[in-house]
Amino acid sequence: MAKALAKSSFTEVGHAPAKTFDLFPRPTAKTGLFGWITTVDHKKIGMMYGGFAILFFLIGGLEALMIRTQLIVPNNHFVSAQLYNELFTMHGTTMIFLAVMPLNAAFFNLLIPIQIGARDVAFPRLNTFSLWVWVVGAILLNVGWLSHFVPSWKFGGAPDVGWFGYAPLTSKVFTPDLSTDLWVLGIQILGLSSIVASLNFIVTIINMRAPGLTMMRLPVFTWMALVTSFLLILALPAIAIALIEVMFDRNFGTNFFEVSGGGQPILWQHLFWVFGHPEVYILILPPMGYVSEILPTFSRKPLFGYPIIVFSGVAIGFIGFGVWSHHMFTTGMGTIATAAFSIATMAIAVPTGVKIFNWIGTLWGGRIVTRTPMMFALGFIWMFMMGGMSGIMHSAAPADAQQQDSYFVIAHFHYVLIGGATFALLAAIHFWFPKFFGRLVPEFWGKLSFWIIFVGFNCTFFPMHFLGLNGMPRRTWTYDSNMGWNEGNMFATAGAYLLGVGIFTYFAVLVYTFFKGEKCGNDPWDGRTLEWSIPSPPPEHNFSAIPTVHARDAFWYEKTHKAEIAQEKAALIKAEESHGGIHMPDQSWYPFFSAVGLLIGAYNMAQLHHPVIIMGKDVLSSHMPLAITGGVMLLTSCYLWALEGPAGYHIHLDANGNPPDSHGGHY
Ligand code: HEM
Ligand SMILES: [Cu+2]
Repeated sequence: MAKALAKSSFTEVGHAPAKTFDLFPRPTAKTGLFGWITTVDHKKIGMMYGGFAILFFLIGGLEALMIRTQLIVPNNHFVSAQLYNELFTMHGTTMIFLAVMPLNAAFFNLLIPIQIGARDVAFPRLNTFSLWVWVVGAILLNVGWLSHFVPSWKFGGAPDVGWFGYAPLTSKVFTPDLSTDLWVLGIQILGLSSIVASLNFIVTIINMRAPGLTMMRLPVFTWMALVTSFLLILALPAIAIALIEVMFDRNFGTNFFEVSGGGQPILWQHLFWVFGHPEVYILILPPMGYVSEILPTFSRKPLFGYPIIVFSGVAIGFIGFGVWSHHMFTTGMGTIATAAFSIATMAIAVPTGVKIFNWIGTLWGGRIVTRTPMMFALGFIWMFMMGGMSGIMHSAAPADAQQQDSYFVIAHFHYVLIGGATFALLAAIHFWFPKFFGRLVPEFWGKLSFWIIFVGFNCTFFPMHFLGLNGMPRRTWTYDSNMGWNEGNMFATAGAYLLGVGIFTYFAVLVYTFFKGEKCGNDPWDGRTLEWSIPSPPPEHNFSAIPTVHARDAFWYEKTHKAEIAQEKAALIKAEESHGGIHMPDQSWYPFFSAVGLLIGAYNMAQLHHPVIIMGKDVLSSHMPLAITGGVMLLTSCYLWALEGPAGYHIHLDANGNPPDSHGGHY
């Protein structure tokens, strides 16, 4: 302790000195487990979000295949009714919170700093914290599966209340098990991670843009990331409050949603969808950003109607907060409310339609190059449009009375979430893979995976429109053979397996490329934005000199003004060197330790109201001390984090802007 105190020192790099205190020596390992656990590098954090998200995407896909296998024939017993409830609950929850959202977060981390000309995000350690807190949420949501493999561990299975957990199903009367408490805590903690990350990106995008990068020169992807971050901050509090109320109803005898105590179950639906509908735009706006980057690059012309595309994204985000009750048309809200929400929902089709016409306008008259990312981007436009069309059908309340809770709805949101969000994400992974790994995905295999996915996807979900119109309800464990749904389900399940083969091929090709793919330079697609101006993979410090931006499509401008830019860069490198070199933030243990404390605290807190029998012994007594230990660890780590100085270190570049070798491409 004395020795550590002696080490406390004043900060450096010319800021006013501040008292700091380091309990642990600063981690400096760039590679290995400790290097990844303690990193504050946005690129590495993005990689980890991406890796975890792809893992959960595959798990969510497996859950979906089990659902489809159960439904392949009538009266099937492939899985039990209880397990079926767990499968669709976890499939939906996983695909939304643990696959699509973190994949978008991966691209936010990977791309925003290098699209705006920055070296990292505004709060690097907070960024690390948001990642590990996300991992804690993912663990709490999935730990329940263990009780299927170790029966003596009585977690009560995985959460089984559906992804939107309607009250009173979430009350102790209907789901007494721990699984629902873990669902409540898991979603709550994921919300914390998203709010922390969103604050970071808003400050980064507004404050850390390179000179000359005005808001109307910002790449559309970064714009959509900004709008999405605001949606997260504004929407998440609604579900956070609702989850606290469920937790209180389950553990402390309150009656927020308990009818017998004067509570209102419908309140949960309002609070959930005030979050839930903006949530669908939180899922789809970043993919709209990927497509807005990919289409002009492979049409060889600027994006058509840039300002309109940007403002229609803002408009979608805004109107998206005024339509939530279209999920509740059949709850008897009354004609006025129903009409108002119906009109608002139809109105949202306008800015969405504008985007689609602008994308078509970008293609129009372009010199189209159909590389794999472009195939997925074109698939996105078509499939998302189909999902949008069935969305318009839902917005007509009388029609929705037929479609609500049927397979028509399942078809609708898979066209927007797979045909839309996932297709665009698959395009984005192919588009930016060369930037982060310096290798090109082989075209033949890339396109083959696209076609298998495209055909498999439509074979799975198109028939569901008709199954739904023929009355097949969602969340149905099995069905009788005389319902007229046999062929449709058989076909849909065959399609789902084909889709599975396509997804497998897609990722197998990526793994092959990572190890054996053809090496490429920093700009394989003749890109438009700043990330293509730096080496592939990018060095730790991203830019040898913070660029000056002269136009929208900044890198296209640089490529047509080479001499001017080279001169400018040389002067900037010199100037930065004269200021002591490039200042980079230090790594830190505390974000990770805080998250570990949160996991121990939350997991044991959830069990305080559940006798937990392990190996025949009630181990409840051990949960209180553990819950307290976790809480103390979280608080202590946060304090030590606050006392840990900004410190940092410097990278020195030679006159050509090259760093000493140790800081080159570094994964
Ligand atoms: C990969 C292929 C996929 C297949 C084959 C698939 C299949 C299904 C099926 C059959 C259901 C209905 C279960 C039922 O109501 O009984 C379902 C529900 C759902 N799916 Fe998917 N899905 C896939 C991907 C996705 C993706 C990528 C997302 C989101 C990003 C997603 C989100 C959902 C949601 C939210 C539900 C509702 C769960 C609930 O009712 O609580 N799915 N899926
Ligand atoms: Cu909605």
